[in-house]
This record gives sequence, C-alpha cells and structure tokens, in this order.
Amino acid sequence: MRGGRAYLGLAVVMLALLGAFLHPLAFLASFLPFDSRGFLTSLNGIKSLIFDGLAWAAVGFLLLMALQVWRGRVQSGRPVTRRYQVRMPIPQTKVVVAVTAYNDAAATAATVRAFKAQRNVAEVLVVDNNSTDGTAELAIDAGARVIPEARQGYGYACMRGLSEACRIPGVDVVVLVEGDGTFVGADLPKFLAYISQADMVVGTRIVRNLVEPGSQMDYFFTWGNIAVAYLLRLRFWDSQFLGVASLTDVGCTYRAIKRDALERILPDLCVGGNHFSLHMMLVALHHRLTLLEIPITFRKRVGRSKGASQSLRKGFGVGMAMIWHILTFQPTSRGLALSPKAREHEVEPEAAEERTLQEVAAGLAATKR
Ligand SMILES: Nc1nc2c(ncn2[C@@H]2O[C@H](COP(=O)(O)OP(=O)(O)O)[C@@H](O)[C@H]2O)c(=O)[nH]1
Ligand SMILES: [Mg+2]
Repeated sequence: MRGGRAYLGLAVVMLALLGAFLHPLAFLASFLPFDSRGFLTSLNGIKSLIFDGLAWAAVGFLLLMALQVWRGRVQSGRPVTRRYQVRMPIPQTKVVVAVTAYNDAAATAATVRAFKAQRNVAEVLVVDNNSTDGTAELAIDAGARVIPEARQGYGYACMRGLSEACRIPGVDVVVLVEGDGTFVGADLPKFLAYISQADMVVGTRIVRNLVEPGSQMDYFFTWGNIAVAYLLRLRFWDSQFLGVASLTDVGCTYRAIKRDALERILPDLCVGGNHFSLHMMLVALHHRLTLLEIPITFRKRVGRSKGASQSLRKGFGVGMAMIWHILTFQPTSRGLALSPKAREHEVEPEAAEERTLQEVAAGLAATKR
C-alpha cells in the first residue's frame, strides 16, 4: 500500500500516546470514591498490552537495524560500479525570483530590492494576491514585475509565481520566496551553490543559530515541522538516510528549482491553501526529483501573518492538512495528480483546513465518548 510506512509510523505514535495517557488516567481512577478495581484491572491489562506490543516492536526494529548494518558492511567490500560525481556550481545561472505577496507592502518592496541586488537574478516577479495596501505599487517602484493572482490563497500565489517564472526565456533556476521580510536575499548564493547537485534545494529553519529570536519558529512550529517532515520521509523511505531526502522543515517557502524539473512537476501542482510548501515537496518526490535541504536565515516577520502563524488553531489546522495530504496523496492514471476526491478536498484551501480540524475534533469527541 502506498504510504503504508507513514500510516504505520503514525499508528505507533498514536499507540504510544494512548499508552502514555492511560497512566495518569489509572492514577486518577485510583482516587475514585467508589470501587474501581475492575476498571483499574482492565486499564492495567490494556497498558501492559500496549507496552508489550511497543517493546517487541522496538526489539524487532533493533534487529532490523543490526541486519542493515551487517548488510552495509558486507556490501562495502564489493567493487564500485558507479562513482559519485562532484558537480560544481554553475557560474552563469539565470535566476528568476517569484515573491508571494498579500497585503505586505513595505516588506515585499524590501524583499524585491534585496533579491534584485543579488548576482544572477534576471528578474523579480511579485504575485499580488488581491492586496489592498499598495503592495503592487511599491513592488513596481522597487523594480519588480507584478502579476495579479485573483484566486485567494498562498498555494495559488506560489503556483502562479512558479508558472510565470518558468515562461521567462532562458531561465535556469526559479526561486520562490515570501515577501514578508522573513527570508533574506543574501542566502540566495547558498541555494545556487547546491542547485547543480539537486533538482530542488529547499531551505530549513530548524537551525538554532540562524533563526532570529521572536520569529514565527516557536516550539510549536519547530517541533511540528520536524514531525511532519519525518512522516514525509517515512512515505519516501531510504533505510540508510531515513528518507530519500533528509528533510526537517516542510513549511519553508524559500526554495530553488531547476527549470526543467519545475516543468515536470507544474502540471501536478494543485493545492491552493497554506500546505502548498509540503505539497510541492510531495509532488517533486513522486516525480523522483532530488531534493536537498540547506540551513537558511529566518527573521521576525514584518506585519501580521495571514497563514499558519496567525494562531495555534490555524497552525494546527495547516499541520493536520499536511498530515492528511501525506497519507492520502495518490497518483492517478493520468500520472501523479491527486485523485478526484482528494482534488475536491483541495479546491477550497481554507475550507479544507477547517474541515480537517472539524474531522479531528469529531474524532477526539468520539474517543472521549
Ligand atoms: N496565507 C496567505 N498568504 C498569502 C496569500 N496570498 C499571498 N500570500 C503570501 O504568502 C506568504 C505566506 O503568508 P504569511 O502570511 O507569511 O504566512 P506565515 O508564513 O504562516 O506567517 C506571504 O508572502 C503572503 O503575503 C493568502 O491568501 N494567504
Ligand atoms: Mg510568512
């Protein structure tokens, strides 16, 4: 089954959490004013069943690891059939930067200037997603070409930016970034240094020294991104590197992709909502593109968030939409596009996140009952 490993990983985590919650429950139940011995006995039975199951799974896992280590050692003695080729950075890369913008006037203009100042940048496009605060005018003044996108949504803005950038003659690399002051233009050379060695280079904000204090990467978003990234790695598994791509951050917009790789995945991009960044990785991995993750600087946001960072509830909803997407994304006969049902789920991005939240709430209520 596709995504089976991700389902299994999630099931183990849920089981461990359930087992953990039974302990305080049993502790509290022991204070009940009536005879709860029968209840406590069955609770203890379930506890030890879960513990035994997890313990045996851990033993099996350790044995499997030992087997892999042994196999690796045996194989390392064999003659080399394929040499790793070191590819040097391409000096004459023509880069187009696509900036998403929705009522982020000052920050977007500053982003345009910062990227225009970088070597290799031929053009900066700003995708204006129905801004009413003069974002478009300031972006033009800063030297950008502004493209209006009427369909409201972070994913729609990203898809528009990527497809417009792809059309520019001679473009080698397309860079996607947010115009909210969180990402820095000076990081661009890092992406270009690695793009010769991968189809797509994505930034990670899970780096202690590079994240500005007070940024959106608080405990919730840091741990949440790591957890969802590991679920994605489970879906696209490699036993040695724990995933075909060593991803730690699924919500980072800042990324660079080669034009030919982008042309391959563009027809399959279809998520208009806030979980687009993960969606693009998922589609790229399905197409067997190579992904590299690099540490980037992440600064405090200028202005108010309109995305996952608006509130914990919103962030939780986006996280759930990402998990759901990893579990349910299925290639169809057409190729890699979403199944009609999943596509229906994605058309109204805000509604999809709200629906996922409601489904989770309903599930929680059902387990309480
Ligand atoms: N959330 C959201 N962002 C949009 C939309 N249209 C464009 N964007 C841009 O997409 C980027 C991500 O949104 P942002 O508010 O920074 O979300 P955050 O990173 O979770 O705080 C920003 O550059 C926005 O200006 C939209 O409809 N919703
Ligand atoms: Mg942002």
